[in-house]
Amino acid sequence: MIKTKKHHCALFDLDGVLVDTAKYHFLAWKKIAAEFDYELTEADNEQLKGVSRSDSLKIILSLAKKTLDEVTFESFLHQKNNDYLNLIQEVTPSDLLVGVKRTLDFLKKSKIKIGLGSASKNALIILDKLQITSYFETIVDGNAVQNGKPHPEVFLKGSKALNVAPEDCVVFEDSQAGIIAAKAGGMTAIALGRPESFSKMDYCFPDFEALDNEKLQILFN
Ligand code: B16
Ligand code: MG
Repeated sequence: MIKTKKHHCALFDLDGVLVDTAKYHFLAWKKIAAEFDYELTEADNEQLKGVSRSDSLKIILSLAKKTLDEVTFESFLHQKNNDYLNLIQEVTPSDLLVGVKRTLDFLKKSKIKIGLGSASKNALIILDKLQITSYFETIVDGNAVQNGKPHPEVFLKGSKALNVAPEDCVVFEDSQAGIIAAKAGGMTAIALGRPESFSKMDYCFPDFEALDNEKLQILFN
């Protein structure tokens, strides 16, 4: 049951919220981790969701108990991104997660401002492949921030660009780092996934199908 004030702005995370690219990040990191003789698990991967590319590599190195010099570190980042870009080559609008298109259409029709707040430096390419770029009045991605999630910068920049107070923004996230970022920014945080994966969120839904137009109507005016 949702009990809330009305919000005027929706800030969407990208990977794992609009499209299941989270599985491609996992595959690409698994390959890198194997080079350190470490088998990256799904549970490890939860720590990487929403986290920037270089912070993700730092987490993997600490799991694998390895250190790298700066040049080798950069070359692994490069290799991971090349592998990831190859994996997302075939992304099409049919890869939009269930209920996403209906949610975007509902918000657009209701004149709610829509922004993107993603840690990914590949966000523009993916939005383009999904053919949903035009829904977003502002796009804040990994290229636009100094501090990655769980720092609130990515969402605060989004709310500022849209000229909406943080408390009037709803953030949709699939990562614990993103939920912490949204709450640190003073926003309403909606987790998408299994409730046991999160803490500190305001609400949790398995996906956008469960967040039907009736519930969206309660969240937004
Ligand atoms: P890239 P999000 C995040 O995107 C991913 O969840 C995270 O796994 C990834 O490491 C990060 O983007 C950086 O992505 O390597 O493409 O710059 O969930 O914040 O949309
Ligand atoms: Mg995500």
